[in-house]
Amino acid sequence: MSTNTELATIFQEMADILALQGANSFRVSAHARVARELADLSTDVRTLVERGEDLTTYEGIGDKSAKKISEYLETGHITEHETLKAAVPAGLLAILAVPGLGPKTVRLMWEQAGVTDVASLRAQMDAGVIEQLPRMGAKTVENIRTALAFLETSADRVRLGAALPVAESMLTTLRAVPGVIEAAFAGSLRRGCETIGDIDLLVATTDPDAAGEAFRTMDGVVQVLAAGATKSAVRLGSGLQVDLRVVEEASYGAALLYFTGSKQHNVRLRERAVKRGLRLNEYGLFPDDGTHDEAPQRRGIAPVAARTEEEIYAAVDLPWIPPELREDRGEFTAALPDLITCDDIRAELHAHTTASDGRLSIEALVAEAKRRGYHTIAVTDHSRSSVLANGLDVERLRAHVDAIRAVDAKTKGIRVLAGAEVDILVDGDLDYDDETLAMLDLVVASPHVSLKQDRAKATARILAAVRHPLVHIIGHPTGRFVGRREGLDLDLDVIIAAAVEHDTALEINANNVRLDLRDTHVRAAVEAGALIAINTDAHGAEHFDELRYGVLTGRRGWLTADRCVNAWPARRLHDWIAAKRP
Ligand code: DGT
Ligand code: CA
Ligand code: CA
Ligand code: ZN
Repeated sequence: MSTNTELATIFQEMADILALQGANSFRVSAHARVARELADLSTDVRTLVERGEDLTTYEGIGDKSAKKISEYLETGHITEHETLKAAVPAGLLAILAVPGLGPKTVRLMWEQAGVTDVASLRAQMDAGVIEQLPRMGAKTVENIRTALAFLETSADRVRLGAALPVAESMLTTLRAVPGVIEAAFAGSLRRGCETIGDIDLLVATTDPDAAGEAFRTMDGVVQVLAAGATKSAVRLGSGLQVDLRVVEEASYGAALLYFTGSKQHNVRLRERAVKRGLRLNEYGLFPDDGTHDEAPQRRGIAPVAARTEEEIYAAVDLPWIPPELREDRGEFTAALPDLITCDDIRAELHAHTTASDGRLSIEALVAEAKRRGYHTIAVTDHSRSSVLANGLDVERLRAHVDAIRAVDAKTKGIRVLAGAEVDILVDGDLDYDDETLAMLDLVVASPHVSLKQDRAKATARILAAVRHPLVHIIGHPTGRFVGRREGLDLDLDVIIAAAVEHDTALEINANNVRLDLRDTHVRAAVEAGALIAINTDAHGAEHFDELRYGVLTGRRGWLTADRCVNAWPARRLHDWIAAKRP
């Protein structure tokens, strides 16, 4: 963890504990605010302090917080944090992390039902105690049970966006180790899965000991789980496990193929090899001489192919299959699509500014989009019902649209669209009337609240927005959070069919916490001929970097550039947008 993340975690924990204690809400939000500020800082706080910068010039950081940050930098802890932690059962914080449970409820369960951790919460629910508490009831208890079950099934998996940067930085270190020829991540991470069980790294080297040693002593390693000649495993401070395989250059491709998986893909590939009188393992593709139990590489048999994945696929009459497709979902028989890449993306169509809950001005947002070589940026702040996100009422929206159009008029080289991210209300109505929507260049319609509707209601709700003639894109269509919140239970086939009919694009929200639509939904949409938008939903400049998670998800859904509106040339995109205007 970076210093900023460590400190943000501590400040958030202090905010949580204060809330549990029923402290003054001002004090609670002050701590939470510092946590957010620290998490968003692009420069390491330690560097800022070493440069002699005054932290109190940052919004939300006051004298007291700055002192606490200094204390942490000097001593590695914050006294107030230690005192607070000692005052409440540690297990309560885990309960606070359950979606739908706020500090007031948890405090109530603690004080009146003796709940101190997840186990005692379960016991008290079973005993019917929780249901009897003020403002609770059977329905609430049912929701808590669902949330707990969901958290458990995804408990030990890590989000793609949390794992990928870690793997990349470890590879940078490994590539600098003497003897290393090639290094890559494999496994579910290379396949671009939305969550990762563990990181699998692969190195081809002439000096296995040096690579293993460098790996096991790397920054962030807190435990060495295995330390063999060709195989090591470690645990990082974050809890994430990382496996390393060390191989010879000659068998690098076979090892990469094997450890990229998926298991199901590997099984099918081995069957294919067998049909051709060949035998595939992690050392290479060998002629199958059938009679021996001993593996071919141990008997000095020369492989047919082993150095690269391409050679191996070619030897079983296949083109190289992109890792994102290696799930045994038809990749062996279908014509492989020319998958979309990050470089194809030329427009961002869902981004926020300081007008609602973003951190960039219109100008700064436009500058960032331009810096990324985009031909179009849509400014889409929240609508009035998103009160917490400072959503705009019609009057503020009108002024905002004028401001956006003024920026567009004076900016060269990029088209700035005046849009909005309009709430899809619980019954499917939109948060602005048609006259207001018609004044906008682009409308992204998204669900934000009431995400526990039954399937019929949820589907009807989103369907209404898909069919609305003034809506271009359905933003994060289910509202799920990866591993944390299931989101709307939609009949996707119905939604997709309507999206095709009404020429409405369905979004892949690229933020790695959302990745909504998910890969399988994208695949269904692409197959049905629907349009897809890949947007980052940027609230700050660094969020543009999340694009790659959205593109990976798109690739897992067999998405091509032609089906993705953000990849279209300016003219085609603008014509599609204009066609939905009176
Ligand atoms: P994860 O870590 O749960 O997100 O998923 P993966 O796919 O990264 O799985 P992992 O880390 O257990 O193993 C990495 C790859 O190694 C896996 O995708 C395929 C290959 N592999 C591992 N164990 C086996 C096995 O028993 N048979 C076959 N055919 N392949 C295996
Ligand atoms: Ca793995
Ligand atoms: Ca593994
Ligand atoms: Zn949104």
